Amino acid sequence: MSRARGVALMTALIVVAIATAIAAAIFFDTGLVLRRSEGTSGQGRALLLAGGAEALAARILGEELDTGNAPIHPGQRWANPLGPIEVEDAGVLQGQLIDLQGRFNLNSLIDKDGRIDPVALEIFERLLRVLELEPAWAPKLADWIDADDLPSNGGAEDDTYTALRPGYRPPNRPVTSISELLLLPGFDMARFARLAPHVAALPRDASINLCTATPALLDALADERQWLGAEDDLARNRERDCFPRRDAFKAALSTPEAFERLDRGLGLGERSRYFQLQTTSLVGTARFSLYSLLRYEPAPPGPPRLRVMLRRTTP
Ligand SMILES: [Ca+2]
Repeated sequence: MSRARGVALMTALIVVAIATAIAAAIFFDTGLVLRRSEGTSGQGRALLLAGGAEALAARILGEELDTGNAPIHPGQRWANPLGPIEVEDAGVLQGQLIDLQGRFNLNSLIDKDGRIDPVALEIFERLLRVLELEPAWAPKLADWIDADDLPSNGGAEDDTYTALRPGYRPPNRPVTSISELLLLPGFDMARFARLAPHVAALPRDASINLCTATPALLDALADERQWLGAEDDLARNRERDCFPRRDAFKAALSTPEAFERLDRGLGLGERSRYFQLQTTSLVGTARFSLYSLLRYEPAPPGPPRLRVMLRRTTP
């Protein structure tokens, strides 16, 4: 067997081992929840409740999304907390929808050919700086995602990860969860907690919605410290309408070319298709959390619909 095949086999074995460990952890965690619950049907009931919340969220989101091209902003009904709703003989349900396009999409770090996108890389570095994190994480994550095995400037590829004990390899493909950040050596939970509310793991077609962008992301895009620390002002501006509107944001940048560059690289708009629904169900004394990734998509000849792309028990 060649060395390359040997390494590939080892990688596959490690992946299986990690997956098994994660599955065991989930079962262990779920097992504890079940033991605390009043009956063994608790988890099933919680899942049913979460399914009901997804249907309700789809209806509420449809109110805004089916209207055409109007902006999607946090002054609309979808952004209000859902519940708590007491469902007879089932439990208590609470939910919250989050517009994931108000966050920096980690997968925008690569272009359609799997190469690092310099504009996205620059914005991610700026976002890290705004959040007082080291910008050096940007090229490392870009190499984690990009298709090749050649370390970029300040990046890390196979050599770095295979030297670890136990060693592993970058997937060289888009991330499916922001928790993959924790696989970069030295990227700890404190850093993750600070960055997590500002990033998402979405398909590359997800542009940024300026109307829901987090204060830190707006500052990173504008390359100016304005909104981080002024969250209340931003929230007031967003009570009734989209803010900042695309044209206003364009005018506020130093040059129209600066806006065009960002727009080409990341896409700057006023609408969204990707949302996260977080539901918490209380069944008896057991609490059960579920994160659903929702995508609004056309379904001709019928009306557009909201599809559940992913469900998981962590963000
Ligand atoms: Ca790579």
